[in-house]
Amino acid sequence: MLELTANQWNTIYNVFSFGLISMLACTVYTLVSQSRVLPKYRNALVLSSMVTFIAGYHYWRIFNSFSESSDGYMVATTGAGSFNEGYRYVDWLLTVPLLLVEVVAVLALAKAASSSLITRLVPASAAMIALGYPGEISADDGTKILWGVLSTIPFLYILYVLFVELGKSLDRQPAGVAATIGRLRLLLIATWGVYPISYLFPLLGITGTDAFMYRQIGYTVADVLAKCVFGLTIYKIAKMKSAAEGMSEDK
Ligand code: RET
Repeated sequence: MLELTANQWNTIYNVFSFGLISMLACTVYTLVSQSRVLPKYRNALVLSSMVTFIAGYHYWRIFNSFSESSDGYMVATTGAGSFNEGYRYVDWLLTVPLLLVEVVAVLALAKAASSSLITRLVPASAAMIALGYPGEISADDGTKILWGVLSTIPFLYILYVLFVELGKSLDRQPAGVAATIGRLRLLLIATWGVYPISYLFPLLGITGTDAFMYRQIGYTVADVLAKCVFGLTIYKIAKMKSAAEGMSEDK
């Protein structure tokens, strides 16, 4: 049981509401913007809509789970009917591989180069999330460290592929696009870094109700940046590339 203050409880409630509507609004925006980019970039936008739609569903479940596990400002964190953090991992298991496919899709590389990147990034990202979960739900420090380290291996591999391998294709992108892709990677590393840091909180002795609130705020803000702002940046890249390839602005 966590005995939150009224302010803590209301803050978490509002943060979940913010996460939910951000995901839904972003889904609508990327869906209706399809025709504003060339057909070869539309798959990247469809992937972004899927990511935010899946996340919207999970925020809705997380939001309900928070309300249902609360008795006044007391939140049940163990036992039947307790607050379910598992939704976040189910969400990431689906959305993180999709986000990486989205990055590759917007580059519109030759087929062989795309599939080589995807066959390395997708399994690595699924492994990263699956390996993190046993540590997340364990109360034992040793177990948390073990799974945390195992999960960090595919995490580092993904960063290597994105920064070293994918960097090679940037030279072939039109002017301006390479800079935006550079910013996209910075956004990615800044937001993805929040997740392992939040995972470390309990290991650093940061526990209790404030830690619970900051974790929920941290994960939600990171999710909005990593999915919505990221998706909008993908859209911007798709539009710039479409314009560079002759699509006129009013089409
Ligand atoms: C875990 C476990 C501890 C070690 C590492 C982790 C990394 C998690 C990441 C999650 C990214 C999620 C995104 C979600 C939404 O779009 C699993 C916390 C390295 C990087 C981008």
